[in-house]
Amino acid sequence: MPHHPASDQRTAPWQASVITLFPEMFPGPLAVSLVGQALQAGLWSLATIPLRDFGEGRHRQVDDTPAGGGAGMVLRADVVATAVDRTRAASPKAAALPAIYLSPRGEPLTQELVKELSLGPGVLLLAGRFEGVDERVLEARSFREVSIGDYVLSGGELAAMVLIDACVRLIPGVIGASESLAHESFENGLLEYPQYTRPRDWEGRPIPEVLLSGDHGRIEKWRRAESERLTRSRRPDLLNPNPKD
Ligand code: 6GU
Repeated sequence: MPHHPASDQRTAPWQASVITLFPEMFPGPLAVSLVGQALQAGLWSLATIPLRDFGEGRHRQVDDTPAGGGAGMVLRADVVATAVDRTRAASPKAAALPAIYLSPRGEPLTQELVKELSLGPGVLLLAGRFEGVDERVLEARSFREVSIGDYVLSGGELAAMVLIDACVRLIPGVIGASESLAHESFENGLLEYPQYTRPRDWEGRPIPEVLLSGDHGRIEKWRRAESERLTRSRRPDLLNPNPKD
């Protein structure tokens, strides 16, 4: 797995461009804390592309009824294509970004995919609403379809923010040395072990004795065992990722 070099001299900040009917939702939570400070510092940049601007006719219509019938509305291929093409034509940077459509039907967003995307120039995200997007534009503009989990959101905007947050925190300089990435969940394929801090005794619950022993070998073994115990109980799928193999 490739990784960000220790002295990563980026020519340009990581770029997130989001095509959306609700640009007012951004930056939202991406303006605060670690990721917001990194935005201020120019370590990454955010652009929203209002899909409505590319709508058809006096009403700037972006959607229509599904071919074959059925409930809801579908985003038009021509409208989405114009938004993508004009965004790419306006900046050579945007032209190089992989296009991703956020949808519950997509491939799962994993830490592995997050790492891959964070290593590239950024992402051009399409946040859907309604019943979906005309399949032809997904094919014709080579959209990768990505889901953030097995539940349905009312639109792709929150999913886009989740993807952006997960990528940005891996950009060198966003997380300080004190908040090391080395020991977090999924780095070793296991869930993270339990953490404790003062007070030593709280509501009759002591900190596990081993953690106060100063014996780093024992502590390491205990943490590994706790990680395995939690993974077995909560996420057995992580221990057997290819059940059909
Ligand atoms: Cl990426 N989009 C929407 N609309 N719902 C979702 C999702 C994405 N991932 C899980 N549910």
